[in-house]
Amino acid sequence: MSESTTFPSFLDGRVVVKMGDITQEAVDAVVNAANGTLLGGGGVDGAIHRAGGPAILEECRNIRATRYPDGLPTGGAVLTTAGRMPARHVIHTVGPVYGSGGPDKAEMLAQCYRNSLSIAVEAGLATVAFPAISTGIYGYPMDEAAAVSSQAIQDALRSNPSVEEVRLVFFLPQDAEVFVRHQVFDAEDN
Ligand code: AR6
Repeated sequence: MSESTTFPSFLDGRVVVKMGDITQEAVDAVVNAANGTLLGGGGVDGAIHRAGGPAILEECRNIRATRYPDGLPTGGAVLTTAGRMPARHVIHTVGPVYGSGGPDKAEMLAQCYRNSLSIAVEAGLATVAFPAISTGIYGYPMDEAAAVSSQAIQDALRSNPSVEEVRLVFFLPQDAEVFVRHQVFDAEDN
């Protein structure tokens, strides 16, 4: 499959699937697959801090010092600047670690999507790009994550009409394909 392959959209065009590097997306907010320290890491987190520059880390340190001295809990989400990236903001969320997660790991992953979109709504943001949270270093299988994330996004979009577009950005074409095969968006809205 080539870079130019187009993937289907869902929920009347409000959910768009694409391949790419999330740090390049010009949206109101890109979501970061962070860890509870909020102080950076590998994967998407490393890429976002590299692309956005030190302003993001500075704001994360401030959030840790004031609101989350023990770290951001799994499923939680917070908003910062996007620094030098084309996006306006970053929403940092912490996904579950698949291997060490209990039976509630799907609920934790769903919370990442719901809470990130709640933060967007509170901040008046209309376009949000997500990576596939937890499916890299945290080991959540893409097929399972596809079902959980699509259901959570659908629930959030139905109760939040102000969100115009959720862009799902996949680094690898095979990940986008697996997502499309396993998503559970209601077909009548496509
Ligand atoms: N754009 C879009 N997707 C990407 C990019 C990118 N630039 N880079 C990777 N992916 P991961 P996690 C995909 O590991 O599993 C960090 O160290 C990747 O292929 O970034 O939630 C944090 O600090 C995968 O499908 O996040 C945490 O400690 C997906 O993004 C931990 O990793 C998520 O992979 C979080 O692990």
